[in-house]
Amino acid sequence: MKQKLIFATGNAGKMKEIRAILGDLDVEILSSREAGVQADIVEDGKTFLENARIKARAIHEITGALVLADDSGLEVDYLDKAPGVYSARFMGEDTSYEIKNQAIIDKLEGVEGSDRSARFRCVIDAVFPDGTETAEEGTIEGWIAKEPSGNGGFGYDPIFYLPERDLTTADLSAEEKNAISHRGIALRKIRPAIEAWLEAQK
Ligand code: ITT
Repeated sequence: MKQKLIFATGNAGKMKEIRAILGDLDVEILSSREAGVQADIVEDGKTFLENARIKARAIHEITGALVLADDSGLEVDYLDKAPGVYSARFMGEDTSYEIKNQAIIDKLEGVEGSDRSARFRCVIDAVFPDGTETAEEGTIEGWIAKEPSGNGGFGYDPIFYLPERDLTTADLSAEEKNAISHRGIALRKIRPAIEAWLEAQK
């Protein structure tokens, strides 16, 4: 029987990327919903790591399974690294990204070149069935675009500009984004720990 890996996320955009990046592992990857777990998790951590741990531990406590969680966000240097850990909640969870993205562009009115620097950060936390835990981080550097561009990815991708490529992460194909993204980097770093656990279950 295939082992199960539950990803403690309700974000469909993340889930799609996770499946593309870890999909070749010999494990069944389920979102919390697919695993039939419902939990009201309060993400009151001050860092990506704290929030990733809160989410992974909460679902692990309920299921006892191998659980991974992703906490991620956009840091804009000119805005003192906001929205950061509040990226999902910035201007309200239900506000569209069209509005959120335009608001960030407007806040950077008159700011030029490398002063528009920003990064996506992603921390992946894994809790194994025996309670042991490990976390990895990935980042990708870029600038805030002057206007949104692209239909790929999700969230802030249309305004995350890669100056060396003259496009946003929303202009990239899913494969291209996963190859360089904060999430791709963090997931590839944590992969050996999952592989080792799977091997030990045989
Ligand atoms: P879960 O907690 O259920 O996983 P969430 O969307 O609330 O889903 P976070 O609290 O980690 O997740 O917030 C991450 C936010 O950061 C996300 O909603 C996007 O706004 C932004 N973000 C993270 N990674 C991104 C990416 O690859 N592209 C664009 N925006 C991203």
